[in-house]
Amino acid sequence: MLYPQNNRCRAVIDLCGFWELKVDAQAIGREKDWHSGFEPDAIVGVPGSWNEQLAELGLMNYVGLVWYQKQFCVPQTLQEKTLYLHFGSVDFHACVWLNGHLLGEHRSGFLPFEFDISPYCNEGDNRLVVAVDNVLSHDTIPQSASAEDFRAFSKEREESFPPTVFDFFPYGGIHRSVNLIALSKQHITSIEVGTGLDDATGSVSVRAEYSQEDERNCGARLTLSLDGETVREWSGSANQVMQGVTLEVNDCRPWSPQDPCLYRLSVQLFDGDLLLDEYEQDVGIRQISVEGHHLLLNGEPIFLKGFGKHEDFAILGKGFSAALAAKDFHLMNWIGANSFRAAHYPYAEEVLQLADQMGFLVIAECSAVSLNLKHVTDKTLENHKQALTELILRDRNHASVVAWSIANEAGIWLEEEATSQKAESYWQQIYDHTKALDASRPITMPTFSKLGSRDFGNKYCDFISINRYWGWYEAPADLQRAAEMLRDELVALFERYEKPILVSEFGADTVEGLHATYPQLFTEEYQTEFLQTYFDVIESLPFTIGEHIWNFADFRTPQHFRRVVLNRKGVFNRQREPKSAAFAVRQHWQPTTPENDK
Ligand code: GCB
Repeated sequence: MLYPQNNRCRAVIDLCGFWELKVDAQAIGREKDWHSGFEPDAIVGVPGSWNEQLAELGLMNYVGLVWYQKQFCVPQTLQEKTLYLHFGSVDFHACVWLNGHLLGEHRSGFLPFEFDISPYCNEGDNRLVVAVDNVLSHDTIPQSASAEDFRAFSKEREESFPPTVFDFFPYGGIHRSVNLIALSKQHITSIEVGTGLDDATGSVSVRAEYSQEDERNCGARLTLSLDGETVREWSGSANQVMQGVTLEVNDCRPWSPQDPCLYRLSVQLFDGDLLLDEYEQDVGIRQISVEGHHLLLNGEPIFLKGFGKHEDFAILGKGFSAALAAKDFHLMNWIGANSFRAAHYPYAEEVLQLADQMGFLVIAECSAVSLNLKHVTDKTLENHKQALTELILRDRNHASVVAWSIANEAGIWLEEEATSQKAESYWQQIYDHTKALDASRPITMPTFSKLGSRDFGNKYCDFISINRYWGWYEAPADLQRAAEMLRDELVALFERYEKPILVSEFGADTVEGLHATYPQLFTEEYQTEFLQTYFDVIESLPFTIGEHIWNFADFRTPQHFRRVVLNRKGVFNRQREPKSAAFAVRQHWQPTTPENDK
């Protein structure tokens, strides 16, 4: 599946804006034929979560089924085209009808899906209906949690509202773009790009797929350009591109955070001289590997400075906003970060496009957050593999994506199964599945402190990632002890596994405006000291490959006495204003920037 692109062969019509919505708490919509149209309860903005938008209608904490509908018209000029309906993401499950015809469903949130709607599209008005539900189960990725689950594990005090296994709000809705794509009957359906570097010579390998077998006999042209100048051209048959074609690039400008140089690859499909389809793809030529105790980018060790992030903002919920994405990247530049983890789910594709352009290194994470191994079934494993497949097929062409995170903190319920043979076999299968899909990027899995070195995340990974809160949840307000615990653990992990280590989370909740002259949780001073303590330990050990602060910005969580509406570990607050720590982190990460001396 290709990201929607407007060009001389492809037309994209944006279906975002105001949609109509109806709540279906009793799940009666199908019986009542709502898929053919319904009397709406309210208007809702797309992209966006329904929760804050419709809080006054009782939807703030709603977990259940909601119906969306929208009328649209297809211009006559597009009637001869193949029409696809493309969704950037619907969380978590979507079932889609056009003019009463079932198009299909998608059961994994945070990822795109599309349908060929040509057979069902009318010349005039069309009615699109989407049934969206944000209900999770033990089989889904991520999994659910219920009041009964919390009781069964004697964790009643950890139950949140709405109940979740994870520490972010379970927003529901159509969260990313909805587009109609019109293209010729013969078209390109997927492009896979791989890159390599051998001294100054780069290579770009291209494989494409087409809508029908016949297209393989068509002509194909590949053009690689830089700043509008053609660097390489190749012509042949579409069949050859299907098998794979490699273009060599002399005097290559490798992609890196310092020089995020993007070549432009154009893939064209011809019938004789007639151009049938074309797709342009940005390509950053770079190599990433793990060697010894280093993470290497283009053969040089790289140290990751950055954050674990979230997609979260007031009113939008998890709805994509280009302005917010741009602001976040400018703030990350300002503070001197070079990387972030897309915790705890795949982010909008536009975010990765920006990361490619602005030179950020991204750890792309699958939404398997806080997996409970006791509850894992064969179906969970299948869904987990499917979520990884969809993530990798979507993001494999982004230079910015330097590692796959296959899960986050499995076993937080301390279930016996988390360290059992069942878990071992589960993680081995997930690791192998990911490697088979993409052997060019390292794999990691951020681990949970209470499982310590027994966590399979340390074994089934190419570099270790640890989320640690010594000085916060454990040894609160005691940063000296926190430093000792962190150092001891890092040293022990490296001795045992001999793999480089990223500290993928560390942070302290901080309420801006709270101050103290002594170590006091929640104050701005404590956050600053806490982060500096971690930097000192991490940077003093030769086998660490990075430090990702938790979190970039404050974000909404389910309701729980531990959280005052938000998780406040952000270095920026939810509106993206800096806390004091932001200035200290900036000073630390960019000590030589003249602006910092002002
Ligand atoms: C973690 C989780 C993250 C939480 C964070 C916290 O280990 O990975 O989702 O938000 O801790 O603040 O407790």
